[in-house]
Amino acid sequence: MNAHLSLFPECSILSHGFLEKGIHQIYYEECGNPNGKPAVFLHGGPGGGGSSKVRRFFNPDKYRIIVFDQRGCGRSKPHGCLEDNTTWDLVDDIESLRLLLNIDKWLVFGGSWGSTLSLAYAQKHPESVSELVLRGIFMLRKKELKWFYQDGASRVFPEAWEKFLEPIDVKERNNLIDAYHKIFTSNDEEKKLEAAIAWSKWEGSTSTLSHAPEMISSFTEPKFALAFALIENHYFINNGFLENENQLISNKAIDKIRHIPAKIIQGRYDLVCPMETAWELSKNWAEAELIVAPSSGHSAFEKEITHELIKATEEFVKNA
Ligand code: STX
Repeated sequence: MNAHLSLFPECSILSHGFLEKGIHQIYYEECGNPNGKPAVFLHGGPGGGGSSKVRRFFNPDKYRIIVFDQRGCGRSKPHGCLEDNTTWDLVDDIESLRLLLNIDKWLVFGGSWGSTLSLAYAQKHPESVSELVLRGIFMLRKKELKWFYQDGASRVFPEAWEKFLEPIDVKERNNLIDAYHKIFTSNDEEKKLEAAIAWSKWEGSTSTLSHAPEMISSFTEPKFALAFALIENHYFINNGFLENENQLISNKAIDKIRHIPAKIIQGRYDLVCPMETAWELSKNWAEAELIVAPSSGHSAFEKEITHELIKATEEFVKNA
């Protein structure tokens, strides 16, 4: 492929606000064409937050683009708050936001943890979803967490892995998610921040196929790292608040959303969310189109992945 589709130009915010839910204030913003096809962007992590770049996966002349920061991260408040912060709270927030904005159905776009949340939302509220664009599939199963946080990706990035191990005592290294959890729930704020930066840096170092210093520096920015690490760890300790490992991926789960046009975009060399998961999902979901980016890693900003994501949003808006 030599001519990749690239991000749409910067576009400004039409409106923004906060959704008030108990102790949480959830930041959202709208961009693009107010009369366009509605689409919601679900960011990753959990805890990653939105950015001004993510709206650029959608043609601003044709889409009404909604981006929001999930509970506790980005511009949402209180920052880093783990109370009342579960998958099902987030699913409710998405549905509340749809109603608040007077939207009948919207395209749901999510990568990584955003793909997990997209499936959870679509399976709970299938009538609210017009299409699904999913990338870098993550189902939060034990084997996926083990691969990324214990033994797997460690072998491909040994130098970054050494840094991830650094904050943890040698005798605690047999369960790193638990060991990090102990630090994150302690009162040692200095140690907590140091560990959050190490946790976050590991993901920033492994999300792209080739070294991306600007990606690593954005992941290690202290405010970002603290929310990202605490929220991710909280969700992983709790197995994503799912009833069982296959809750989102089983045939029975997919039966609820089979009728929704869907594309699954996956980097072949995604080391954060290896392709096995996308493959297993597509096995249970023959109606969804699986698109493999042959020379890409995890990030939505890998050239081929961006190309496929934009191709998908363009195709879904063609007849709108
Ligand atoms: N977490 C994968 C994930 O959802 C295990 C993810 N990885 N990076 C991100 O999200 C951001 C780009 C949103 C920070």
